[in-house]
Amino acid sequence: ERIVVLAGGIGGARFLRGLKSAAPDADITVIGNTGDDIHLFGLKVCPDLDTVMYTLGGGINEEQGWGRAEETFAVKEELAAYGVGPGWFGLGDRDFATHIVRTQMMSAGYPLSAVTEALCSRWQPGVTLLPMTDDRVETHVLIDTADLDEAPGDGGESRKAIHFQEYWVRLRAKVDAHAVVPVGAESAKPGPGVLDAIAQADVILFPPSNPVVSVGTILAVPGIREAIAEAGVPVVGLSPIVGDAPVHGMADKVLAAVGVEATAAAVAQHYGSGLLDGWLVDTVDAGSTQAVEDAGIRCRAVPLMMTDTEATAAMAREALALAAEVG
Ligand code: GDP
Ligand code: FO1
Ligand code: CA
Repeated sequence: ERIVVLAGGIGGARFLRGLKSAAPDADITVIGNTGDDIHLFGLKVCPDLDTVMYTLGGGINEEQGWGRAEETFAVKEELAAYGVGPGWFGLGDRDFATHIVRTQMMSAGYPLSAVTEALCSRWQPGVTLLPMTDDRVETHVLIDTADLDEAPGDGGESRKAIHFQEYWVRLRAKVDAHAVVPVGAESAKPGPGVLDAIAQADVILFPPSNPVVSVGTILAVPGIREAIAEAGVPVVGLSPIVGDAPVHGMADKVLAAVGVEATAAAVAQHYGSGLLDGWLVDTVDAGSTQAVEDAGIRCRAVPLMMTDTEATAAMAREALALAAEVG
C-alpha cells in the first residue's frame, strides 16, 4: 500500500512512528513542510524535515521533540562569547553538523531534495522524505510593532512581518498574529517526486500537524492541493486540537490569524470536504462528530493522544480503517 503523509515537525514525526508500526509493509512517502526553514550563522536550518528524520532515525531528543539526543552546546556558547546572535534559537553541536552538511551541499549546487536524501541515507528513516519544494519558502507572521515595544517604521507602519521562528520561538506566540504568509509559496514548484507520489498514492493522510503553518504551508505550494483533490483516493486527517486546545504548542494563535476556531470540528471545516474525506477527533470531542459529518466529511471519535508508539499505531490503524470506509 502506498501512503502519502503531509507532515510538519513533532506532531507529524510522532504520528509517522505509529504509522510505520501499524503498517510495516506500507510504502510511505512524507511531504515535509519547509516554510519553517531559517538561515542562521550562514547555515540553512530545516526544523520540520530534521524533526521527521531524527525521530524516525532514532536521533531525536525525545523529551523536547526537536533537536538531537545527547546534545551539547559548545558552539552556541562560543558564538555567544563573540556576541554573535541570535541567542534565542538553540542549535546544538550535533545538530550543527547537519546544517553544515546541508549548506555545503546546497552551495555546491544540490537542491534541498537531493540534500535531504543524502542526510536520510545516514538516518534511514524508513520513509521517503520529500521537501514540499526545492524553492525557498519562508513563513512570516504579521504582528503589531507596539507588541515588540518598537516605534512605528519610517512610513508610520504599525505592523511588521517577522520570521515564523522569531514569532514562535523568541516571542512564544504570545502576541497576536494578524496574518500568516508563506512568502515565496505562490511561485514555488512542488519538489521532485511530490506530485508523482500523490498521484500514485492509495491513501493520503494529514497527521495531527499544525493546520496553518505545517499542513497549510504545504498546501500553499501551487499544485499540491489540486493534486490531492484530484488523486481520487481517500484523504483522512487526525485532529491536532483535543478538547478545544492544541495538545502541545500554540496552534490556536495561528488558527486565530486565519479566522479558524481552535476546535477539532473547525479545523476539519477549514480543510473542507473538497479536500478531506475523513476526520478523526479525540473521544473527548465526540460531541462534534455530527458537525463534521454535516460538512460532508466522515468523522469518528477515537483516542488521539500519542502517549507511546502503541497508542499512536492505534490512531494510524483508525485512520487507515476510516480511509477504507470512505474509499
Ligand atoms: P511542529 O512543526 O513541531 O509544530 O509539529 P507539527 O506541525 O507536526 O505538529 C504540531 C501539532 O501537533 C500541535 O498543534 C499539537 O497540538 C499536535 N500534537 C502534538 N502531540 C499530539 C498528540 O499526542 N495528539 C494530537 N492529537 N495532537 C498532537
Ligand atoms: N524550538 C524552540 O522552542 N526553541 C529552540 O531553541 C529551537 C531550536 C531548534 C533547533 C533546530 C530545530 O530543528 C528545531 C528547533 N526548535 C526550537 C523547534 C522548532 O523550530 C519549532 O518548534 C518548529 O519549527 C515549530 O513548528
Ligand atoms: Ca514546524
